[in-house]
Amino acid sequence: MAVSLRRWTAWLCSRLPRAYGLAGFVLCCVLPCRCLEPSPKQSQQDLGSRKVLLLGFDGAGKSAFLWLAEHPTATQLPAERLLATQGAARLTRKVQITAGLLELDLCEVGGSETLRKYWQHYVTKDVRCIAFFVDCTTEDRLEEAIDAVAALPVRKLLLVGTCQASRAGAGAGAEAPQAPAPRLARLADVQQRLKRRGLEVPGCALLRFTRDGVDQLLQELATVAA
Ligand SMILES: Nc1nc2c(ncn2[C@@H]2O[C@H](COP(=O)(O)OP(=O)(O)OP(=O)(O)O)[C@@H](O)[C@H]2O)c(=O)[nH]1
Ligand SMILES: [Mg+2]
Repeated sequence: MAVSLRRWTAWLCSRLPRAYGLAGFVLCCVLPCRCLEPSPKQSQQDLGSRKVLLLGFDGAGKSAFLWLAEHPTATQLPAERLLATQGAARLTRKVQITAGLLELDLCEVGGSETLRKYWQHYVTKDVRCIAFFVDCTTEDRLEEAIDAVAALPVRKLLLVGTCQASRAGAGAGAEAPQAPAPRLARLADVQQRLKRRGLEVPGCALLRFTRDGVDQLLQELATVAA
């Protein structure tokens, strides 16, 4: 119906002299069609909720990520240090992806030595995605962290590289003074080491503690968990 109406308008306008034809076609067909047709925006379909588990050693930046996810108007982390997570922390966030609106049920489990033994109890069947946070600025405890996650009944995870170097100096949330290349190289190395342990690591990302950095990771988690 709409197509034949458009054809008919085009035919009618083609009979108008000179530029009137073109102007008529734009006014009577192109503009109304643009207004009436649904815009090719992302779907608003409710995709439900997906559980995402955030694991990693203490100080890796899990709570820092959750804090920025919880405060969508904040552009950087608060100046004071966040408290170490005692037990687990949860946050739900709706994320728009191409397929629709997905609710992420984010659960962080503290990474201190005493809490790591409880990680396994959080790896349940309904967890759709596990994000493993590692500090990419130092080799310190990296092998130990890899051992801890490799011991879990987990076969697939998303690797998130954070940077603690920015804590010193300009204040929380400031960009690390260090170039990203060495951090990327370390992240790629951790990815290889996890793969050698039989883990699938389909994605890895360097997380910047900025609005964009955190929104980007939320998008990535939603895409993997969807
Ligand atoms: N990783 C990281 N932390 C930063 C940065 N800038 C500031 N911080 C501060 O460093 C701390 C990071 O630690 P958390 O996010 O609490 O670490 P966590 O992984 O939740 O640690 P646990 O809860 O003990 O398992 C926070 O207090 C941040 O505010 C940064 O660029 N990277
Ligand atoms: Mg924490």
